[in-house]
Amino acid sequence: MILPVLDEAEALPGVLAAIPEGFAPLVVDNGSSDGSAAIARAHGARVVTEPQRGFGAACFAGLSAAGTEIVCFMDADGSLDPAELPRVSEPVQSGRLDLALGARRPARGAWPLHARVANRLIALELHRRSGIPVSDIGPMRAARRLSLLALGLGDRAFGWPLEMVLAAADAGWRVGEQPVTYRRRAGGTSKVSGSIRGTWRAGADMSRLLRSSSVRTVPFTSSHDSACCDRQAAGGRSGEDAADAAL
Ligand SMILES: Nc1nc2c(ncn2[C@@H]2O[C@H](COP(=O)(O)OP(=O)(O)OP(=O)(O)O)[C@@H](O)[C@H]2O)c(=O)[nH]1
Ligand SMILES: [Mg+2]
Repeated sequence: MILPVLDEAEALPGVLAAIPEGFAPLVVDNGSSDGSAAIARAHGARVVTEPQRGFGAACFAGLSAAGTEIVCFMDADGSLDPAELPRVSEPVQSGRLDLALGARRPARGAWPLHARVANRLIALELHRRSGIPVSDIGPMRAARRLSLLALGLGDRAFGWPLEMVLAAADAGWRVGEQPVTYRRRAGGTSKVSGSIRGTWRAGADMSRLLRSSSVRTVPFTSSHDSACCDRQAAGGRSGEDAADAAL
């Protein structure tokens, strides 16, 4: 359970207390100056430090340091509910999906309109190109660790979440999403979607990735239901094969 952290001292105690049984919290401290690392340790989390700033840098450090076969990611600002992790990660645990995403269903006022619109447009473009029926490029997700490493993701900033889905689509992974609740951050300062500047930077990182991406338009073929949709591109490598090839 990888939690990228930049100054989340206010939210961390509640987030860590809510982590369900069977999910070991791994906090990646990304240069916090508010004592987040000490708070995380005091609440039972393993902490690794990533000096390079950036959401992707923090997530990649967690992915490298994790010792589990399956990894989950989640923001540490209290906007997501760790109790939903078992449901989101279950399709990966059971082998039905290679990448499972939580699609945010925001509470009133939790997600500013400009961020929502930008995210929705990117998800629509991804759907158009890859056939993957995602409605959100959300931060709660689960996949096999070695398979993710084998994707060779290069973005270390705000493009990381989108690059993961693009690379997964390209590799023929089965990708699906399930709704998750999304609340206002539990404390601390908003760094991305709370400001036009942060959203602009995230949008710029993601647009650059979409422009340079090689993901082809692939018709969506597999059956899916409202709880969980998946896709397997014909001829694509499975996550396990990809991992074997690279490691
Ligand atoms: N923005 C940012 N977040 C980081 C970084 N390193 C780790 N994080 C963590 O990544 C998670 C997502 O960042 P948030 O600031 O919540 O981004 P957001 O949810 O898009 O926007 P807000 O909640 O409105 O700030 C949080 O747990 C951050 O603490 C970094 O370098 N930049
Ligand atoms: Mg947040």
